[in-house]
Order: sequence, then structure tokens, then C-alpha cells
Amino acid sequence: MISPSHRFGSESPIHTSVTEYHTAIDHGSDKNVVNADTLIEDEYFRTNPKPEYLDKLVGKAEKFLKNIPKTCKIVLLTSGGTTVPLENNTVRFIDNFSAGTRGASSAEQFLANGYYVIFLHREFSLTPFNRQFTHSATTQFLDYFNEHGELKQDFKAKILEEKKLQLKYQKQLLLLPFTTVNQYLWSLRSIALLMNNKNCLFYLAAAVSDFYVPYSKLPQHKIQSSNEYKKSDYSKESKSASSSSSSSSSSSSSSSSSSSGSSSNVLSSGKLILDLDPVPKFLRRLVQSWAKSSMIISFKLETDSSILIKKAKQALKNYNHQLVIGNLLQTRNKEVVFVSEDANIKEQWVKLTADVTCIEALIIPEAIKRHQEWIATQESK
Ligand code: PAZ
Repeated sequence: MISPSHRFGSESPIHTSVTEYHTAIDHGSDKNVVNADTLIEDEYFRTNPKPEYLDKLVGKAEKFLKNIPKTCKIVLLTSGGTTVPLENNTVRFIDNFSAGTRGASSAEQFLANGYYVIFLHREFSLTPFNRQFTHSATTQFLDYFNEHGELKQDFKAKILEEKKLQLKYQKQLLLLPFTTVNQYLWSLRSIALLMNNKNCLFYLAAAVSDFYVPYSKLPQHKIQSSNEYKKSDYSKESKSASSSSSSSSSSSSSSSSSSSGSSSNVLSSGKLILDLDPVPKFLRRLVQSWAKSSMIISFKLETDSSILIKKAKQALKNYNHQLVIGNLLQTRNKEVVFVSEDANIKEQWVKLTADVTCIEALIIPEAIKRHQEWIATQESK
């Protein structure tokens, strides 16, 4: 396991997986509650607080971008899954399956093809060059060493190979972390605004939650499963949650464990009812405003093969960007499909072959080819 301080050189690391206590306030009043129906993209940033560390993260991105020669290609690559906290002092959260394999492996391929990479990733998920060692099901960190603390011979060649690559590309790669969906969205917007030009590519492989609990509805404290520790100001039945509870349970009594307007509601039966809002569609903002001069590749994950291509086309139609790479959960490491904005270009499946065992080694050259073609069309306009 590489320590966070190694990741960011001698500078102090940014940690995203801890509660920001200064914003972990009590939402026991209705005044902060925002109606989900009226919550559009910009409203989101007015009502969900900026991460404490964001200026520092943006400073790192600015410094990195400043040193890149003008003609070089840059990719903002997002990777791993976002969490959705259920409490402000977060004990519980919703997560998703993504380990960051696609992102970390794609970053290696972009680097090998001369791109500079900003790797916006879920903290503690897989990272380029480390990925084969840090999350192994069979080999734990200390297993790499013998009883004298020396690297075991079996691992030496592979570690040396990856270490050389890490050193070779260290100036081309910037690792920036996120944990929650809110941190992800603030970071994506801030970095995108710095990268709005045709040499920049957005490759959005992160698995971003479609649902979240707005800041205005987050209970301050851990959701209680019984009435015993219920705060007096929690007694007012949650407006938002009560509508869900009435449809899902015959019990009308609710011990609303959290504040008025809260997203969570514990019924007397002990059932927890969660009321999540949709995450506004930020891809639209990215395409139309934040990075309108850049090429944008998004990913579409499905589990039902019969809707994958339809959903990918729908995304292109809705957001008007250049390319969607579709994949199925079950086969995502073996095949993907390129679906282009140009209706004349048929979907193109990219599949592992007998010679190539890493799907990203096939995806990235194709993505780069499309980026080059897109740049050429922009220049001819
Ligand atoms: O991280 P991983 O390699 O396990 O999975 C990659 C992936 C399936 C998350 C990615 O290829 C993807 O489809 N991302 C977008 C998911 C979505 O929001 O549809």
C-alpha cells in the first residue's frame, strides 16, 4: 500500500473520506429544505456546501496544468464510485461496486500514449501502476516481504516494472481524490473550468450515484433505530419521508429519527425509509458550459444487454456530447461498445482478443483516435 503522502509528493495529502465537522450542522429547521423539483444544476452548488479542501485541490490542478506545454493533450479521467452519506456526521452511506479498475488501467494507457492525466478518483480505490498490488485477494501488503523485510524474489520483477513506469510518468500524472458524490461534483466542475479547450479530453469512467440526500435534508447525527434517543425537535414527522412511508407500510406511526424535512424516517416497525433526491444531470452543464470546448466521453453501465445501446444513444441525444462507451456489469472487463454522436457511424464493439488481455489497451487507442479526429474537425470549422 502506498501511503497518501507518497501520492502527493512531499505536500500534505488531501483526505476526502472523513466528515467535515464544521458543516455537520443540525438541520432541525425547515428553512434549509430545498424542493427537489426546483433543484437545477446551479442551485445544487448553492445548496450543497463546497468541500473544505476544494481550494487546495484546485491549486494542485492549476499548478499541474500550468506546467504542461500548450500543444500537449490532457485528459481528466474520473474513476471509482461515489458515496452518498446518510448522515452529516457520517456513519452510514450508500456506495457502489466500482473498484476503479477501468479508470486506473485507462490512465496507464493514456500516459503511455503521451497524454497528461488528471486522475480524479475515489480515495483508496485503484490507482495507476499500484493497482496490481494494493487490492489483491491473495496477497496482502506484508506478503510481499520475507522475514528480513526484503522484497520477495517472486514479486521483484513485476514491482520493478511498475515502479519504473510510475517514475517515468510521475510528472504527467496528478492524483486527486473524492469520496462523496458532492465532493465529486464540486471537483469535476472546478477542474473542468480550468480545462476548457480542445486539447483536453474528459473521460468519465467514475460510477456516480444517480440519487443523493441533499445537504438540507441530511440528519446531523447517526440515524437512531429506536425512539429512546430521539431529540425533541425530531418529533415533527418528516414531510418528505412520510409520503414514502405511507405507500410502503400500513403503519401510520413514525418515530422519525431525524429532523423535520429529513431524508430518513424510522417507522415504529423498525423499518428505515429513505427518501433520496435525483442528482441533477451535470453532464449537460459540463457539455454546454464548463467544458464546451473539449471533447467529452462518458460511460454508460447497464446490466440488461437489451437496453445498453438504446440508453447510450439516449445519453448522446440528451447531453449532446461526442461519445458514449457502453458496458455491461457482467462483461465490462471483456468488451465495450463505442456509440458516437454521429448517427452515420455504427456502434463499434471493442473486445478482448487472444493476444490482448487488458481491454483498456484496446479502448484507449480508439478513444485517442476519435479525439484526434474531433480536434481536426474543430480546427477546420
Ligand atoms: O471500476 P470498475 O472497473 O469496476 O468499473 C468500471 C465502470 C463499469 C464503473 C465504468 O466502466 C462505467 O461504466 N462507468 C460509468 C457508470 C455509469 O454511471 O453508468
